[in-house]
Amino acid sequence: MKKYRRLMLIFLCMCFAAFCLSACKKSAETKADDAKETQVKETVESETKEKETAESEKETVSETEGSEESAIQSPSVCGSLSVEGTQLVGEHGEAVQLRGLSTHGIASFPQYVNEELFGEFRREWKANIIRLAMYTAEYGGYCTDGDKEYLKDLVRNGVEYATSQDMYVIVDWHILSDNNPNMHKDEAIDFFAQMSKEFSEHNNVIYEICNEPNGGTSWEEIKSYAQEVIPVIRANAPDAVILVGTPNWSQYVNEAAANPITGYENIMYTLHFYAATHTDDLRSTMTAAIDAGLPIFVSEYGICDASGNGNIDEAQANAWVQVLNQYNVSYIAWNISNKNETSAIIKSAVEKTSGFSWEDLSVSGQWLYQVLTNEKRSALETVAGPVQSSSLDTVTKSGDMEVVGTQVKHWESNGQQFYQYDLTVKNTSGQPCQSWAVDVKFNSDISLSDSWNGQYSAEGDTLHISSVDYNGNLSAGGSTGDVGFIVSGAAGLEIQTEE
Ligand code: IDC
Repeated sequence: MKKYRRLMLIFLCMCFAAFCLSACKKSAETKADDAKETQVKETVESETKEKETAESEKETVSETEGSEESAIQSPSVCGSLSVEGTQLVGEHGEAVQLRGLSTHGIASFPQYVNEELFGEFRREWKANIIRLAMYTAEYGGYCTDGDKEYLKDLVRNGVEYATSQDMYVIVDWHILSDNNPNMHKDEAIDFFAQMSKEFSEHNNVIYEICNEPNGGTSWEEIKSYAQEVIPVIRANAPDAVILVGTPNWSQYVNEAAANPITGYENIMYTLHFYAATHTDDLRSTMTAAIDAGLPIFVSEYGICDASGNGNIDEAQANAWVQVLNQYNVSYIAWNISNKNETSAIIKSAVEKTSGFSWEDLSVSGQWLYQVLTNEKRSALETVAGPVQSSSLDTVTKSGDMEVVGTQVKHWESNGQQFYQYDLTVKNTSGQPCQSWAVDVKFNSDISLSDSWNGQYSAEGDTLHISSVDYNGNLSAGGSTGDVGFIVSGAAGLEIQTEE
């Protein structure tokens, strides 16, 4: 990333792993067994640690409730959600506010349904929810020209990634040009029956059964649709929160307030706004509905106009956020994409799908980052250690594996320092290898907090990394990227170079 000072730490790796299949296979197997054992141990340790963290986060919540420092209200902290009066609450009865981001249509922008990105939103943006928007009638819509199995797989992946990243997730049946949800009611019933069955063990999935009824669809029609779809979900997910759209692109919450759905718990009603179009009037409609007892969830909003494009109205956007926070209403921003439109949070020239820097974000994206993190300036502009370019040449000449480690991020959370590294591992042995293992040594002790595309175990100041089945195979001179990890440790933590 442009702003990051690349810390190019090239160091020679101990190559106790097998590069040449025949010669080193045995040792590789032993190593793999060791790695497995260590991994199991690590998993147990990290699960224990997660529990401890969850416990201490719980404490933090009650200690600092209402302050900016409150722990993120994620599934590991708040568990299953329910609705009490107008308020979303967690498993311990605490008021919960979900704030996060919505995908654009998952058929159009499937690349942003990825685990690293969700993790980034959770860790760096402090988002605790992702909404998976699946159009029903546009852009490869589920009920029109879309591939149903492909779309369901994207939803499954999205739910899995949100779950692994400790986030809540909305499965959104994104009606729009098909104005009335009854138009594709049978398909909606089949879809939600299947999805809710598959996710029945999840406590973090929320179902949004009709994004935005419009074109004159009445509340009565929506209500009748809801009364057919809700029981289908309830059969598999008796307690899951279900969001119901309201007339006129999810704005007439007053009509729902006057005649709410009865007979079911944990139902919320959606209100959507675009700040440059919808201002005081819609805010008053919302607060009046809440005051009348209607639980409202803002499952989509933008800070530009209702087309998703046009100018941003920051003053109105901030006025909305203030009222939403005052009422503890949850809110989710449209949209995670680099489409050339104002509401997209990523600049259209930016092609990457995770690891976004401040410069990669559109004005909407930068605004959102600040709102979610409560930070005025971007922690995405991270401080890296000094550039050690002198070590660049030395390494390529000797050793069997060469590792280039780039510190891409550094941040502080709960008084701890976290460092994120990306690695490229190159086979310089002169022969192809089937698996590899390298040691990365730091200048002080580390503990592993996250990792990807490798098997990892931390021991004192050293991180042992070995390949996984899909990236062990390297030709002579070949390399693999997208290997990375996050460790926590002392301030000034750095990788030790061997030479
Ligand atoms: C917009 C997209 C845009 C797309 C359009 C399709 O941002 O790229 O061309 O839909 O009509 C909504 C909808 C949401 C809209 C968004 C902005 O839920 O699908 O996305 N919006 O127009 N309601 C109000 C605004």
